[in-house]
Amino acid sequence: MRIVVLAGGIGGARFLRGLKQAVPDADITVIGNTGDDIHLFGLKICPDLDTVMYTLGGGIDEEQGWGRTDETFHLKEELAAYGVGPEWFGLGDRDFATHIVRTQMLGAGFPLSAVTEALCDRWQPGVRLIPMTDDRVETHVAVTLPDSGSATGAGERKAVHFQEYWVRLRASVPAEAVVPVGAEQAKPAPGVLEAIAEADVILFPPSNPVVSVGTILAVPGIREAIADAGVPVIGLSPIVGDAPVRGMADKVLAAVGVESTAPAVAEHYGSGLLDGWLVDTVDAGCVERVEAAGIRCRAVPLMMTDVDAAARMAREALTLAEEVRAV
Ligand code: FO1
Repeated sequence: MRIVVLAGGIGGARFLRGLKQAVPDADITVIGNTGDDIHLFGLKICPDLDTVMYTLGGGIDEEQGWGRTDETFHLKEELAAYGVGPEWFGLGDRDFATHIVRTQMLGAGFPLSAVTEALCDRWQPGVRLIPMTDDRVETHVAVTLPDSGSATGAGERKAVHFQEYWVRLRASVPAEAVVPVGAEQAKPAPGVLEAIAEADVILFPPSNPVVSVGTILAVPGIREAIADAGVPVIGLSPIVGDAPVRGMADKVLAAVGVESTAPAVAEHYGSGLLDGWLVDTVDAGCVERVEAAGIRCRAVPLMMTDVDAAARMAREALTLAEEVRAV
């Protein structure tokens, strides 16, 4: 079975670990979000691609969900000693090697998709990981920072890089707009549209529907290819109850006018894209509302407490796909 998964960071990576366990013989292609990418210290850092690669390759810092296990931070400390910032983004020594190799290969003219394939040669994630595009896309967030200096006390409105919003600001101020800068001019990376066209099923894991899955869908051609693929498209809600399972999805959902509930996210994707939607058992009361939106819906446990739980979720998603296909 050929499965295509649109993945962001931690939630997507943990779901993929369960999917691999659930269907070990499946041919899985992951289309990775690159809107979180950031250039620091002259290096290109791809957090969501690295989180998938490290998680499936066995190198992830498990409780953080990002970065490498057994990390040290000598390089970070030395940079800080030189007053070279930013200090708020925690890059470890082992992780720096990935960014150096990536930047070196990009500098030699290799596209990001080829670089990602080369990095995965080492990590053997057991899936084909393709960035959504080889072109530069960076998510920026419009915020109003409480500017203590100004006479009127009015805040200063500015756009900050997604990582600054997420990591330095901890999403402590509302996101007024979320913009994947460069998305309109971006083209799907080689292999992305082919993988979608050849898929037997397409999955939206419990990744952030705005800054992860949403950013992938913002690359022209990808949303249309999925809508026209003619195979079941099944999503798993990243919101359980009225709160995101992890991260701060509710902050960016508000920016796009979507309430932070499981059915609202399904409606946001729309029945033109989604054929089925899994909500957690606590949201069983929402099944009817999702089905009224033309999307098949089931309530199953969605807390990825361990790989077995993620595998059960993956099996539920594939079962729903077969039900949808049978219609
Ligand atoms: N997240 C944090 O909350 N704090 C960090 O210092 C941090 C550093 C970091 C370094 C490399 C990397 O690949 C990811 C990192 N992340 C950090 C996570 C990152 O912000 C998120 O994984 C994604 O961008 C959102 O999915």
